Amino acid sequence: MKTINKPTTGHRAGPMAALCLLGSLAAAQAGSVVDGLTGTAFSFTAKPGYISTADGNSVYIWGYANTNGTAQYPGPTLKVKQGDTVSITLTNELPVPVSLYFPGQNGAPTVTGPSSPGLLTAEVPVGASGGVTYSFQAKEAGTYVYYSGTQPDLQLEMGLVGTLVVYPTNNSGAIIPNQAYSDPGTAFAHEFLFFLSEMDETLHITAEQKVQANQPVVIDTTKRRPVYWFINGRTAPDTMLDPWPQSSWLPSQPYSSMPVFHPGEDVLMRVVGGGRDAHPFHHHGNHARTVARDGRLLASSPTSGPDLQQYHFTVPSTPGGTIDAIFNWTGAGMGWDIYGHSPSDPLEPYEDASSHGLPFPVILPPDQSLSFGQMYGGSPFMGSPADLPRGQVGFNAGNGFMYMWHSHNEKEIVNNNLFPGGLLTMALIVPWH
Ligand SMILES: [Cu+2]
Repeated sequence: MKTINKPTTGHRAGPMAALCLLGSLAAAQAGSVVDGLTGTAFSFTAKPGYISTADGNSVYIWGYANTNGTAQYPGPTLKVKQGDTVSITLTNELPVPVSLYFPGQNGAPTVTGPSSPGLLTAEVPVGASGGVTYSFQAKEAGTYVYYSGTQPDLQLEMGLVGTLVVYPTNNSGAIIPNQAYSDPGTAFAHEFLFFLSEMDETLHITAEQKVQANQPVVIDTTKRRPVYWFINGRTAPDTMLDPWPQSSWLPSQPYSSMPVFHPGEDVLMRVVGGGRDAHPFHHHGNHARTVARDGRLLASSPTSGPDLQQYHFTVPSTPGGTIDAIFNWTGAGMGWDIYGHSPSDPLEPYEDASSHGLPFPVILPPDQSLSFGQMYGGSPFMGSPADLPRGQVGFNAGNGFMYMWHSHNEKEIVNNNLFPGGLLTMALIVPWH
């Protein structure tokens, strides 16, 4: 058993750093990828580590390490092609057996290496020399979870869980670009991952104490009481920071979760239930069109397209389940022109013509009567800067509109009882010009 030192937390960035990041993102192009690993053969090491929470704490975890050798939370996002045979070799540095389990992948994986039988899948024993390789064919496009099939009530809690994304391919085996499934009704301009989860810190402290004392890690998880809630393994406002390695102090939490896009763009939300609790994920701004659940298109027949799709006010994420939903925002329905146009001005791209030139519904009070925030551009209109009070610095360089996307279990938008935090991020809609 390797020992590792608990990191100090003095080097972590606070909310100001997050706000600075917003400024740089707002100035940049809208863009988006799901961060992760591509290819067909991967190697993971299950090992202990620590994650940072935005209240200044660090929490002992067990994670799957790949990219930088650090146990990470969630595990590496695997991005593969439909039809590929995918293999993951898992090495175990933990004092408990571990495994990899791939629900939704049409049958048990082929397993090679020094494995022992387990309840859900073959396991890598403690102290095994060499890794165990799990292979399966990714037959169907979609969003999936993977996790340790070994005592999952404890091992998911500890961090041994991640996302598998299978991209659709055409008849010649090439990825169909910018579609979640082979059906064009799932086309998108940007895609973002929202891996939703929670942790009870006391279970992690108990696990660490038992490991350090060389005791069997037998822990009762039935009285679990989470105090941290995460998107992509981070608590707000860290959710809005750059991915690792730009956010160099977050090697164990490499994934960002801040959607940035333009008005009118179709935004694919890949929402993954990565914990043991349900998380209603509320995306302010508009309803989203749910096109798939658990990696299956909402289709009444194989050729019907997503004819059973539904519009959701809040994405109802469940443990182990995934939902693919498409969000689009143009300002339609606001009842006023978000750009502050005169009726004779030309339309912006994707502008809602029925709101064009309609006045802002209230008369703005004088500057002295307004409270300004760092994200306010000095104007209520998209893309329009205006004067800020003396000494006030603007961080929203593109003067975009921001919407909070968060858990609608409002108790989950805290960091160990400190509000705001937890399962929360901001969506930033930046103007085309
Ligand atoms: Cu809200």
